[in-house]
Amino acid sequence: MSVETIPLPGAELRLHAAFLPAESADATMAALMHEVAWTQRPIRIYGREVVQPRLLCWIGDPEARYRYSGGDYEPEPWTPTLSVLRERIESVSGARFNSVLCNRYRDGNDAMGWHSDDEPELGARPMIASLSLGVTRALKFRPRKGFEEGRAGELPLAHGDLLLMAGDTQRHYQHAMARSRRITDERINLTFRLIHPRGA
Ligand SMILES: O=C(O)CCC(=O)C(=O)O
Ligand SMILES: [Mn+2]
Repeated sequence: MSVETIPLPGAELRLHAAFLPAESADATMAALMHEVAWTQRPIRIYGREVVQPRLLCWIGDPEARYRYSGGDYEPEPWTPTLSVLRERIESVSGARFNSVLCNRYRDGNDAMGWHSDDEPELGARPMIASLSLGVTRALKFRPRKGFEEGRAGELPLAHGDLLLMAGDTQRHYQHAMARSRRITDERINLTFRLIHPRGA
């Protein structure tokens, strides 16, 4: 495993390449395929109901309730594989997590649009730990409006890579997983988060 700081001004990005070595990444991906209750959720975009272009599952401790794309979600319970990953990722990142958003991109038609992980429940400078499994796809970054020092970038995330996003990354940047016709294989991404319960 190698640890590398990604130089994007005003962001704090640390990549643990091959955090899971290939064999363990293979086993983890296979386990998650059947442990996780993958669903495709309806969302409202400009008043129109559509399904999200990927499968997902929200998992966490009972207090980790989350508003996302207009819905209010109760987390599903931790699975054995996700519990072990949470412990390992807490120990390398030095952060604590009470939830994980699991996204499954069946092929290059599945994607995620531009956004920042800046929901109030995450706090001002959240640490988000993102583990990628399966086919390599690039996570794109672009500066948010008003952040003149920023610049666009992209980071290929391979099988077993762990990306830590911290500091002002969410305040200064948006990120996205673009569609790509060439990609025919599956990818899973897990973003571990600490949700501060509302009213606390
Ligand atoms: O698939 C990815 O690498 C990004 C996922 C993401 O941005 C999210 O879950 O908020
Ligand atoms: Mn995100």
